[in-house]
Amino acid sequence: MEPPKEQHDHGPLKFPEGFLWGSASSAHQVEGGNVNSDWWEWEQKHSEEKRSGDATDQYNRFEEDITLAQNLNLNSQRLSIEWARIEPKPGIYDETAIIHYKQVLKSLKDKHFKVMLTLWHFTLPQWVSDIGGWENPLTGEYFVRFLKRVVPEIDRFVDFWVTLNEPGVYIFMAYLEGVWPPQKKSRTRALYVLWNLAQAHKKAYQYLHLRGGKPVGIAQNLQSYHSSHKHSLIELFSVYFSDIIANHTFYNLTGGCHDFLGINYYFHRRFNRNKRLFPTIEEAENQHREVSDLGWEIFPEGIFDVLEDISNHKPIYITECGIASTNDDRRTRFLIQYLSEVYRAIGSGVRVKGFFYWSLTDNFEWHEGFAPRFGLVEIDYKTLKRTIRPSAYVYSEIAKHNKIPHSLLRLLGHTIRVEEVLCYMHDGPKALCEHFND
Ligand code: GCO
Repeated sequence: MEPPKEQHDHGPLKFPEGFLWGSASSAHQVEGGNVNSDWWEWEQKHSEEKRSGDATDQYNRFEEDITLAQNLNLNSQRLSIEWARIEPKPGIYDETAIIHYKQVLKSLKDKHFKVMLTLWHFTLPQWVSDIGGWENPLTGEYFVRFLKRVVPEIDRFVDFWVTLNEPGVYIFMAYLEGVWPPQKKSRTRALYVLWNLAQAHKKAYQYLHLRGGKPVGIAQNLQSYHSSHKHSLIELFSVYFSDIIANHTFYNLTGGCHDFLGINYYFHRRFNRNKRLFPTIEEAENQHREVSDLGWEIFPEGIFDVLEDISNHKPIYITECGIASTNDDRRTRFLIQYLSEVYRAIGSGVRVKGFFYWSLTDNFEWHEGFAPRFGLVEIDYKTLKRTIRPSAYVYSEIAKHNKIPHSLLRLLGHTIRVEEVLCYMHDGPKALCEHFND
């Protein structure tokens, strides 16, 4: 007779062979001095602390940051190139900017990173913004013209293309909330922009895909939605419609033009009717749920939900997931909890092939300025000195061994503190490795 199957697995969480362990960033948020972009224009009209300025000066310190990522055992990097630097005026290309990006990408390849390159991450050259930005269908044509100029120069250094970052978040922040440039609050314009971004992605996809070989996708922000415990019908409708609109519309408009799905996961939303006719989204903070420094709910199960929901047998990369926190213990817990959920999704058949933590270093968080601290590495903005946070060592060991040891999961039962983790692993990051042999 077969012995009964073990009910509880106490082994380590082993990730599939070849899993990509990386971090993600975008040019404007780290490089500094992106003076020909619409964001730069926007920033000059806002207070000092909302200006990107030198950011983390990665434009000049890229070697240092790439070495940091390498020393942290990461095997992949997601980054973006800046259209406004490369084409500061219509049809005029800045050769020094192209040479710069070639150096950055070559340095990554020399260190054996898999490179995922984003081609548009929220910023536009000011001249594109002047002709109406993504409201103007010509912008898509100019975008592809820009790609045709730059891609042949760099494609030997790139393994994955991300055409667009989070079209939905962009439309929401720039055209519905009216916070980000061009700060236009208009549903009609929002629809034009949605349509034009979808067309731009399709054209870029065709161009890149036909060049051969390298998978092409987008980075899509997926949100996990629930109703309140009352499960009223109208709450359930809100969950359904929000999921369709926020998570699926862009894919529906661009079907067939994705070689992989890039997923950015940050948000869990709970609809509550609360005696009103229409439900609203509960503030997680008011519900005494754990939140990040930006007030975003910490809800690890949500990443499992969205992965299950989107899974369509295409390879999936978590192109962003991270936490803004000055409390590094919280970041450690976050990493272990969220990665355990990713593991659970893989176990249930979702083809997740990689995870890119947002972000390697602290950086410029758009209209929130520099206050939110997303980095595995801390930036001292006075000196621009980089200091590795303890949570980075935990992520680094997970990456190196391609697994989460069971002892780390056991610690989750307590309120994990980084020192405890490191100490539990016999005093410091060096001995941490030993623990990964369980
Ligand atoms: C976004 C972007 C990033 C953010 C990150 C943290 O989601 O808005 O892709 O640029 O900085 O997600 O908010």
